[in-house]
Amino acid sequence: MTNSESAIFDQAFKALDSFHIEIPSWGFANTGTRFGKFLQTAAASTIEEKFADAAEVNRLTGVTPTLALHVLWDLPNGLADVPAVRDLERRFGVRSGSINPNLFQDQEYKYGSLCNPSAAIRQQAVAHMLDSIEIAKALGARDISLWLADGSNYPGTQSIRKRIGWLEEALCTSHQHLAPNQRLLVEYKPFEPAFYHTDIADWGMSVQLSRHAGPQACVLVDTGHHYTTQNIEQIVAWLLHTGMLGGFHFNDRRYADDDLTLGSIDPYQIFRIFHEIHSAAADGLNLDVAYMIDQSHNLKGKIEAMVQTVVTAQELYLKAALIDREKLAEYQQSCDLVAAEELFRGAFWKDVRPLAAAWREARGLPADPLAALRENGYVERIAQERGSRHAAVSSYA
Ligand code: PSV
Ligand code: MN
Repeated sequence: MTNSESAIFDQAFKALDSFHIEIPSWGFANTGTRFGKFLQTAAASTIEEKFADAAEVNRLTGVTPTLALHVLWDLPNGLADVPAVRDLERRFGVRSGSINPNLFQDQEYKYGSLCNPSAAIRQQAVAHMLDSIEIAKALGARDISLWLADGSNYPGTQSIRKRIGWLEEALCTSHQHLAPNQRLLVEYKPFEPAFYHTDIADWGMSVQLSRHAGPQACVLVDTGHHYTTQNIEQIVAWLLHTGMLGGFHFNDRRYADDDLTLGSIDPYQIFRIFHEIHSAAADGLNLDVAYMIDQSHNLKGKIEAMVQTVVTAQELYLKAALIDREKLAEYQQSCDLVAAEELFRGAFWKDVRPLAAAWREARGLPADPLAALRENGYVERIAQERGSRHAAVSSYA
């Protein structure tokens, strides 16, 4: 190996060692669209099964030690469920990750939760926020990631400004209850389920609300929550510059919040985002970014799709890490546009899969996690076990 080859290996290994990504419990469960669900026998239907699947993904990839939990879906009894979850963490060697409050399912929330015109309903929603924070504390989880479905469908039917005030109040109260090490991640989304106005519609609103709430609040960027032509990496650059970037929900989209596999439609987009992060780190910015996946796989096998996503995220992260930043800075400074662009695109086109495979082998992981999953029979085994359990339950019923 030449000196420059070994330098690239070192750089690649360092980058891959520093990259972890959180997987979502809901990515293993049966989900669908509003038109229907296609059920998979291997889908997880209990929190135990979700932990088991998460452990399998972590065994194969080595970079997914935490599982994001959705409070109502995973801890329907709130704090009372914590000891059981703790037990699962120990059994499966996977820790609880970000805690996601659920403020969109209860019937009371038809006209909003934290922004509902009814003070009693707002109070109920704040109480759920505080419960979620307590759950996170009890689980030793740092991040509370809040996605708010609130909004309205028809012009003139709600006071947008009053709702801003209610939201500010609710987030301040929530912030006051955070432990010193915890963070409140504020996610934004331009539309759906509300189709006229969404109370936290874009990153600017998330920044404003986070700043108002307090120093432990910051922004969560879900890559699927942008209008079609939006320049997401520019948003990321601004959030990095202002110290407001808390983390990501990665997925891909073609039309709206499609929840498709990361990089399946536009891998260059994710590469450009990672470039902003690597270059901010190289410039000495103090970063604390939670990488999380937020996908639901309706057609693909769930575990296979998750492994594919994690591997793709690593590859794109690595490609961006290997950009020759000094040279790029020179080209940018001298406005040598074509040279800069070619260097940038060249890094994107570089096949980093052999480097990633070498890193995995060096870390005692399967060189090709997807192939290893196909060979190890895990999906077939759980499909059989879970399928027969479902059959037993339905024949009993
Ligand atoms: C909403 O579209 C979202 O992105 C939020 O992060 C939710 O928690 C997640 O999807 C799961 O529905
Ligand atoms: Mn999300």
